[in-house]
Amino acid sequence: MPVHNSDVADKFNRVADLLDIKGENEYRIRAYRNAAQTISGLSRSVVESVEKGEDLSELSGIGKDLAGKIEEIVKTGELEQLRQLEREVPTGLRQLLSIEDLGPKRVKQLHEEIGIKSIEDLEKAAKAGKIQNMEGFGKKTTQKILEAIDRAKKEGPKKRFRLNEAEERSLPLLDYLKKTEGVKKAEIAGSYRRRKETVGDVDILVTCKQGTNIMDRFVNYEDVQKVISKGDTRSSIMLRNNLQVDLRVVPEVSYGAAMLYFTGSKAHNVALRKKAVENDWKMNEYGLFKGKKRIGGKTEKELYEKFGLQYIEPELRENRGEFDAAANNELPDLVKLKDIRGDLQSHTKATDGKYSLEEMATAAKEKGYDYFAITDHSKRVTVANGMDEKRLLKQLEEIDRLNEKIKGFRVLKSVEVDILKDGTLDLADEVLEKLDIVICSIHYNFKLSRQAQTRRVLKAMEHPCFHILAHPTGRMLGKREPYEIDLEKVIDAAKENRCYLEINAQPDRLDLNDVYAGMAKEKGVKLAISTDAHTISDLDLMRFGVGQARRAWLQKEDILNTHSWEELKKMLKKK
Ligand code: DGT
Ligand code: CA
Ligand code: CA
Ligand code: ZN
Repeated sequence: MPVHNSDVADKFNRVADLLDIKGENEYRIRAYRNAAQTISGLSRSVVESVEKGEDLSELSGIGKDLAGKIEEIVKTGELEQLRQLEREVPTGLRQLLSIEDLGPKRVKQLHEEIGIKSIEDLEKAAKAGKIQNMEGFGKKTTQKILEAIDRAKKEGPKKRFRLNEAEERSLPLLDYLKKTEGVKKAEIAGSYRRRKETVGDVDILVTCKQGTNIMDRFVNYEDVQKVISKGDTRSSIMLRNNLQVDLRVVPEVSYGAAMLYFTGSKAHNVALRKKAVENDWKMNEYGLFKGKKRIGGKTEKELYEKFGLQYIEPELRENRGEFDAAANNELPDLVKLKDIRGDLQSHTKATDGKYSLEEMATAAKEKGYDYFAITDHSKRVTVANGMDEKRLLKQLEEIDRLNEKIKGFRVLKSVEVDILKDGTLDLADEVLEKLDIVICSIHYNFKLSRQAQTRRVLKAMEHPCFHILAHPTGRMLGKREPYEIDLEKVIDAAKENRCYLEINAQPDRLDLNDVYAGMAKEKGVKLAISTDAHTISDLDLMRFGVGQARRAWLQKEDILNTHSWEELKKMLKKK
């Protein structure tokens, strides 16, 4: 079975959780968590490392013992120690871990103090007011837990996958299908192709020569947990991580029509089919027909042309005005990954990043960027070892030295400064004034009223050093709702104060979302697409941010970091 870095990291995190519930040694628990972090931050696959016989114990935080466990997972897909722990800790307790805001420590406490054994127990106890008086809980936490239980119920058993989770599993599968003798084309359609932030399932289309045994090959893929259905032209499988993949084999003459149909969105398809009916045509996944005669279907482009439309990029196919724009030749020329010239949010070891300033900057330069902002956290963020003025000033000197050393590339002096509850910034003005670019964000007091939260950000934006509002809603997909804030007002204030907004490219943030990023553009506010890199491999997340920007109809010029540093510098000047 193909093992991914995230499988190894998952297993280690689960071991840590279960050891924690059992009350084992803190040091040992931390070792598993650190190892999980190291593995998921690696830019190469552990499988390859093991196959090449590399010594994994050379990685930071991985000793001989853990290296052996990684090897065991790579070779067998399992970890005996985890199985053992799963036998020891009851299922109900393990399920409690899936409730947000409940770490292993709290699960242990709930179990030991009031005998909670399951999610049902927890909900009853919370509603009966039994939890809020426990040490470390309180009314607020109890409320949050009840909300999380509600959310878990609403989402039901069928969870949506983040785009990166889907990508990690489907690209190797796509590759495997492409390598099948007789296969001509193989592409992913559906919400994945539209770069939606989460996908329900993955839809793959293939064309192949007569007699290709593609369905057998598909259901025999190593990562398959279960075959849901198998037919001649359509099959569905469930991968080991519970992601469903549908495969359809289509005739070559229908490929464009099938791609169009299965890329969706459904709303886009329905609108297009309506246009067909208006022309007295019929349109389906096999083609476009006038009576019995096929008048199109081989390529998507040809189909759109038949309707007098420009080719519509998948990210725009949501029936949000793309048809009118395409009819008037007014579709945007969407921003592309290769347009990006620098990254405007990154962290180093100085706070919660994993690599040094020089390592991060060198990696950014190797990506072909012209500039790169180092934006470590400010002092309020104690959990990330946030920097005070003194430490930041020292880092600025380090950046000066580095800039003298690295040629043809500029490390920008920056910081991710916290917006405090009252709307002031977490660092002194004299220091902020020395920076090339100032990224501002909220990491605390998420629960303010909509009015107070909006006021807080608006006040901060009046600060003459404020450049970019990072992850403007604080949401984490599947984990944390956005905080209450009036984004329309925030966008207007950004316009007024010459501030900008971020599309954070981390796949669990993708914040701003497509709708509000589009609104920012409408109102004349440019956006930065930033990876918020905490490791070198995070620099590759840029593609997810670009996908979100494309869904928001953004063009190259709408994005701050497609501009040269000289141009960007002018945009950062305040009135
Ligand atoms: P997902 O998987 O929930 O993230 O979203 P999609 O868009 O990938 O939806 P999915 O997998 O159910 O179906 C793939 C595409 O097939 C969808 O985008 C449009 C097309 N499709 C599915 N059902 C219908 C339908 O009832 N009518 C039309 N016109 N198209 C459909
Ligand atoms: Ca789908
Ligand atoms: Ca599907
Ligand atoms: Zn951070």
